[in-house]
Amino acid sequence: MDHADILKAAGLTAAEISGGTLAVRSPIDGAVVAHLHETDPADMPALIARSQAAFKAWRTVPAPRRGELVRLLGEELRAAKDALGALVTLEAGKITSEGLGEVQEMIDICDFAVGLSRQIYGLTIASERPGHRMMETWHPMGPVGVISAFNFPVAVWSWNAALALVCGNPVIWKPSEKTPLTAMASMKIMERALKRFGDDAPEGLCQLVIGGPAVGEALVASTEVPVISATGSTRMGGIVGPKVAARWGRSILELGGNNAMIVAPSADLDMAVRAIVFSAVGTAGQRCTSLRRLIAHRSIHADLVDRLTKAYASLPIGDPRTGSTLIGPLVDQASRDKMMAQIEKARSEGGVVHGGRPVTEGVPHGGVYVEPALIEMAAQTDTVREETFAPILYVMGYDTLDEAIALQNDVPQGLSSCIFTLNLREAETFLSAGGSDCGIANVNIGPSGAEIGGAFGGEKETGGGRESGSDAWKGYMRRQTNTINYSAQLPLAQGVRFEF
Ligand code: UN1
Repeated sequence: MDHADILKAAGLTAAEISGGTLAVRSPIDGAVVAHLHETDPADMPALIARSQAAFKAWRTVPAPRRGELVRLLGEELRAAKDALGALVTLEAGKITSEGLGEVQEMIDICDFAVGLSRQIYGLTIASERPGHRMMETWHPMGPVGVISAFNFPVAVWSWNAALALVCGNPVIWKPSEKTPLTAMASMKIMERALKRFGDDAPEGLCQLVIGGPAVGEALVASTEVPVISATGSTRMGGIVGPKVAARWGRSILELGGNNAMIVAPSADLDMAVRAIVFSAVGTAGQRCTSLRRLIAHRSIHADLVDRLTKAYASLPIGDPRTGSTLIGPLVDQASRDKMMAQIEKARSEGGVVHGGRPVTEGVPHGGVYVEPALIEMAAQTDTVREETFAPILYVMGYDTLDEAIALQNDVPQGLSSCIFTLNLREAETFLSAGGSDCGIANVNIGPSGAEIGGAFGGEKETGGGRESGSDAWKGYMRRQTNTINYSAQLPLAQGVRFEF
């Protein structure tokens, strides 16, 4: 299919994707595939007011009924999986299987949220006073602003939207300027679900805003948007987080990662190599969970590097629509410039570089393609401690597990981590309080490709937010503690006497 067919199959009409000021390019070949109309920042107050009005109605709809809307969204996503997956490939450059996988992640979170819609419960707590009962109730918060990044252009919205909706909140979504088309197509899918759902869903429940920082800033600044969920760079989160906090809003931040794998002497190296290659070069190294640092025991270090350089040399790089391709394009030229600059910095710090060259032969003209880079480092330098959103894997050696864990933790980010070992003591030490300091810590599996069900997010500069699984729903609700007195007395807690 050519670009126009993919856009059409995803339900985008010529009128919707032309005549505007925002040019959207496909990373596959750099072609401009749309000119979109941007949201006028001056319209943001009205848009937010619509969301507030929707909230007043939606919060009174019973949660299991709200779950029905998300169930329908899941059904519509199943029907649209191929078309939306192909559009993710076109707009974000992901290989076909990963484009489809992203839509599957949307379906999975819908299923999760439907179940959750019947499980929004709080505790009952024993009261110290006779004839009293204590409990906690979870209530909706209000409009949730979702700011998402190019690399998971639709799944991250769905993580937030599926939970926010069952929790009783409207959603306003600001996608990356690089990937607004997949957002528009997702909204069309949502609209089909809303239509089937019927009148219980108020107008303005799910809104989309297209444009640059000004529209995002309007969401971040508004006290009428009590929750901001922002995914992207640590730099972006460092601006958004304090602004939301200054107006007493709540933010859910999912920012940079600098994810490591420790490979111990007992590791199954065949499995480790497969995990390393997928997590380091999958999505062309553009996942926040991508493997960026390999900490290998010195006894297996040389063997591992040898196996990896061989595996890297065999990886098909090119058009992500071709079934055999494993490494698609980087999102844009700026991304390759940054990758090349970081490789040079690592080299100047003593790094031994394998691969990492631009690829221009056998790839679509106009796209930005690279060989993944493997860089042997004698130490964890400043360059290694920085997140570069590209397929660079730094390899370091270690002698003791303590040293490996210290290296793993000695970066500003704290998203994902893992260890390959068949030694129970090592595995459990890695997962213990003195082990990995990340939000995600795995054993014998890579750091990327987390499934729906577990809470997703991390510590330190990763921002501390948790999304999608476990009790992440609590981030979209306010907790109310209730004490009910069914006695005819009015005893005070802590035995305080106040007689008059
Ligand atoms: C991201 O890169 O922003 O665990 C999210 C993973 C995916 C999500 C990544 N399920 O790699």
